[in-house]
Amino acid sequence: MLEKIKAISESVKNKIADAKGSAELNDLKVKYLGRNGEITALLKGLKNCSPEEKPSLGKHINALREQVERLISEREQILASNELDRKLQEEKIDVTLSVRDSAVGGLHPLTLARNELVDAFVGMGFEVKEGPEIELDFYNFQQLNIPKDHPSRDAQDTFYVDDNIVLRTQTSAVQARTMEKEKPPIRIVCPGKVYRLDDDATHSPMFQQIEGLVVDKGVNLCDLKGTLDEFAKKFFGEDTRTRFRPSYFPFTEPSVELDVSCFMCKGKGCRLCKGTGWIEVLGAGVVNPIVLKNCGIDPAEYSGFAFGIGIERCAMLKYGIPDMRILFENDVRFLRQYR
Ligand code: 2NL
Repeated sequence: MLEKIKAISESVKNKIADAKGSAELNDLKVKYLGRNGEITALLKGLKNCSPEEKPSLGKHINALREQVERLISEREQILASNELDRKLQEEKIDVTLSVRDSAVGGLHPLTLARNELVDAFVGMGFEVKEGPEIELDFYNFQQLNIPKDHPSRDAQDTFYVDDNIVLRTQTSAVQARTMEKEKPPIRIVCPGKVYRLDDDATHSPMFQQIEGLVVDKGVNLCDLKGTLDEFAKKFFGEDTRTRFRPSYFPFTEPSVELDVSCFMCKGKGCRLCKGTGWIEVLGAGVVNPIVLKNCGIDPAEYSGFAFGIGIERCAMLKYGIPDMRILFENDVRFLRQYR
């Protein structure tokens, strides 16, 4: 038995020192000290020894048990400390590194302008309505009193899908469809993409518009002026003044163009307003009774006003952008300025 004790005592040191983790160490604990462990077996075997040998063997076995317990607990501490070192090494953060610029996105200037334009009208009680970009000739042109031979329908201006289908050239079709479906009072703004065969520094084949329509009893040109004046103050600044100039559209009569006092020079005359003190921003008018009738609204009972605003033009004016194409290039150096 003494031999066995010695043999265990010798081999156990290396085995414990070689244990690579707490699981392996635990296995060794069970192997030696457990209920069916080797040292426990030795203790159990004592009862078969002679009474003379017992005390000395008992001492040796106890010494061995204490040795194993000590070695295991020492090894446990070493493993725990190694584990901590590894974690500290692995999860090290260098607080002296300079902060990296985080890539936070932002809204496109056109989206910012559209939101602001829409908000100005929503604040006056307008509802937002959207519709298809591929539209029937009927809604894009015919319902709006634009006859087949009208110059704006020229194949040079309009993208035709086929004889009866076009890429909408204005968002008015949304309003025409609304008038057909709903009874006045109607008070809507229709933002969205429109398409025309144009391409230069101030025109793009795709651009965005917001058109507005109000139809009710007794609506007139004064209501239009008041509404647009309120809009101009909200979008271009409280001290903005407005004026109407006569114009022509087939879908409104009378038709007007709205100028706003130059917000750069406050009307004194500068490069932006080309020395005139005024900037042209949109077209509008009293809805042509023919259009109301086409869309199933009795012009004897109801009247309305409508307007069309170019979103790109407003964004260019407000943010001082000289060339419309910059808005579509999506150069991040440009876009970042609006973040
Ligand atoms: C522009 C300005 C405008 C309208 C759009 C409109 C819509 C309906 C009825 C009457 Cl459903 N009018 N829209 C009115 C005036 C101007 O857009 O410069 N357009 C070429």
